[in-house]
Amino acid sequence: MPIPRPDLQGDRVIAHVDMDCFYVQVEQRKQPKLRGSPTAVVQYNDWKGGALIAVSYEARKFGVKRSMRGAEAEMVCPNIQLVQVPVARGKADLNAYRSAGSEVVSILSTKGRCERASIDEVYLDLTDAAESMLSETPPEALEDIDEEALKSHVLGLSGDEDREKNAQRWFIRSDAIHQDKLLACGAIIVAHLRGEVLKETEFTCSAGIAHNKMLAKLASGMHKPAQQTIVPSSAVKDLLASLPVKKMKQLGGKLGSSLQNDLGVNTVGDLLKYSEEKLQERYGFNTGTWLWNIARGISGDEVKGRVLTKSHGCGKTFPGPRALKTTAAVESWLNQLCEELSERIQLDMDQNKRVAHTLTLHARAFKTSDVEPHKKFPSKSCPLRYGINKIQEDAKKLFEAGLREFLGSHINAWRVTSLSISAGKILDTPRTSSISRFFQGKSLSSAISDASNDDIQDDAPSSSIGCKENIVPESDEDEVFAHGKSVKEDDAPSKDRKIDVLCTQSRKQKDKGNGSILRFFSGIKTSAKLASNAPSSRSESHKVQDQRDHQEECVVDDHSRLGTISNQQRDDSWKFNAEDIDPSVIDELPPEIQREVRGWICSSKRAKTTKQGSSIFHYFSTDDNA
Ligand code: TTP
Repeated sequence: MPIPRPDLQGDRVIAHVDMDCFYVQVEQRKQPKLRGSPTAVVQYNDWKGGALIAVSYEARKFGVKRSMRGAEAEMVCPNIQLVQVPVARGKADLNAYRSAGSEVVSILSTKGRCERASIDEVYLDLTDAAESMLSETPPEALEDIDEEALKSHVLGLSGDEDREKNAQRWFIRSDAIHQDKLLACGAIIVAHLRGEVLKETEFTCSAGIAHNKMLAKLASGMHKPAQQTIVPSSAVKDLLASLPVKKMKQLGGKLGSSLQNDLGVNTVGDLLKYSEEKLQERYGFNTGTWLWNIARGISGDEVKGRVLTKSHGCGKTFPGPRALKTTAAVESWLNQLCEELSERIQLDMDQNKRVAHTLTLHARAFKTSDVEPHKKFPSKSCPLRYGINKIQEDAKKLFEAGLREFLGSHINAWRVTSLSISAGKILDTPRTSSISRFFQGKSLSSAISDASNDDIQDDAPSSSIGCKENIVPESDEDEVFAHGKSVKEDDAPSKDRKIDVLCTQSRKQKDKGNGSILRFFSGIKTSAKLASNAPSSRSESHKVQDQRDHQEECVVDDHSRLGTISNQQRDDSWKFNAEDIDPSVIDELPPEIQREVRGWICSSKRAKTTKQGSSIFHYFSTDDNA
C-alpha cells in the first residue's frame, strides 16, 4: 500500500539514471562490431527464435519491440543481429549484466547518496552537491556549461527548434528561483556523471532531474537514449495533467483500475478534482493522502543509500508445452535455481559481508481442469539456511506447501509455467569477526533449523518472474519475515536439544530465535546454569534479544530447572563440551565466523576454559559449577 511521506518541495535535487537498452549495450561492448546496427538480445529459448528482452534503438526504428520473438523481429528488420543471453544451468545467466550494472553504480555513486533500483537504474540524491555548486560556482558564473547539460530537455520551456538556446538561457538565468538554480546545478552534475559513465564503461544512459524520485523517474524515460530531462516545479502540473494513471508506479494494478473504473480518473491530472478527504474516504487514510499528493507531484520518498541488491532471485518460465507436469521435473529445476541462488548469496556474503535471511518461492501454475481457474499458486517463504542442499531441500518444501494449498481438496493434474526462488531480507554482518555481532543481525535459527511446515509462510504474490533483475524485493517481504519465524520452535523445543526458553507474560512479541544459538550446538550437552549474581555480565545474546524484541524478561534454562527465576538469577551462562559440537553445523556459518568458532573450540579443548572477554564467550561461557 502506498505510504505518503512529507516532501520538502523543491529543496531536494534527485536524479533517476536509467541505462539505455542495457543488455544490448553490454553485448555490444563485448562485440563492438554490433555497435550502430539493429541488435536485440534474445532470451534462451529455441521457440520462434526466442523472446526479445532488449532492443537497440536502431532496431526500434524498424518497429522491433520487446514483446516480439526473434523470428518476428527478423521479419520487420531483416538485418537485425540477435544475440543470445548467456546461458548457465539451462537458463539465462545474468552475471555479465549484473556486474556491468555495478560498474555504472560505482561511478554514479561518487556525487551523492545512491540507490540501486534495478539492474540498470539508480536514484541519486544530489542535493548537497548541487547546493555546494550553487554557492561556489553557480551556473550563471560559469564560462562554459557542459555541452551535454545544455542539451537537457527542460520541461515547460517552449520551442523545440531553439531547445538548446532556451536551455542555455534557463541555466544561466540570474533571476531564476532558488529551486530552479539547484536543479540546473543538479543537471550539470548529472551530465558530467553520464560523461564519466560513457568514458569508463562505454555505456550511454538517460536521466531525469527533479525535486523528488517520482518526478525524476517519470522524466528519465521521456527522452532516450543518451539524453536528460529536467522537471522544474513550474512544469509539474502540465506533466501530470495528461499522464495516464496506469503509468504511475503503484497505479499499474488494481488501484489504478479502480481509479479509472470507479472514479473515472484516467490521468493523474484528473485526480485533482478530488479532495484529500474524498480520496481518504474511498481508499483509506494513507492511500488517499498519497493519491492527493501524487496528483500534485508531491512525494517525499527518500533515496536510500544502497548500492547493493536488496534481494537475489532467479527464475525460469516454462511456456506452452514446456510447462512442468511432475514434482520430479519441478524439483530438478528448483535444484538448478537453488544452486545459482546459493552461489550468489555466498558470493554476496564473501564480498560484501551480507547475510540473506528469507527464502521465497514464487510459481505460476494452472490446473488442467477448469476448477478455480483464477486461483493463484501461493508464494511461500521460510527462513533461509545457507548451503546448496539445504536451500534445495527448503525450496522443495516450499513448493510442496504451495502446491497443497493451490490444489486444495481437488485431486487434479497441474502444470507449472514459471518458478522463481529468491533470497531476501539481506542484512550486513559486521566487518569485525565477532560471532556475537553476527548473530545480532541474524536469527541464527534461520540458518540452522529445518524449514518445517511451521516455518513456511505465505508470501506476497509476485509478478517478478522473468529476466529483468529484481533489485528491490516485494514491498512486504520484510513484513513477511517479521512474522515468518516459527514461534513454535521456542515454545516447544525438541527433546534432544534440552533447552527451553522461559519468557514472562510481559513479553510483547513472540521470540524469534532466542534459543537459536543453543540449537546451533545441537549435539551438545548443554547445562544451562543460572548465575546468581553479576547482572552486569548478562549474556550478550540476551542484550541483543532485548533490543530486538523488547522483551523484558527472558531466560535460558535447561529442562531440569524449569521454574520461576528471579531477576537476580536472570544472568545465564551454560556449559558444553567442545568435543560434542557437530562440525557440520559450523560449516554453515560464514567463513570468518567459522574461523572464530574453530579457533575458540581449539582453545576450549586445550584449556577447557574460555577466555573471558572474547566475543564468543558471551554466548558460550563455560561454567564448571553447572
Ligand atoms: P529496461 O530498463 O526496462 O529497458 P532497456 O534498458 O532495455 O531499454 P530502455 O532504453 O528503454 O530503458 O530493462 C533493462 C534490462 O533489463 C534490459 O536491457 C533487459 C532486461 N529486461 C528483461 O530481461 N526483461 C524485461 O521484461 C525487461 C523489462 C527488461
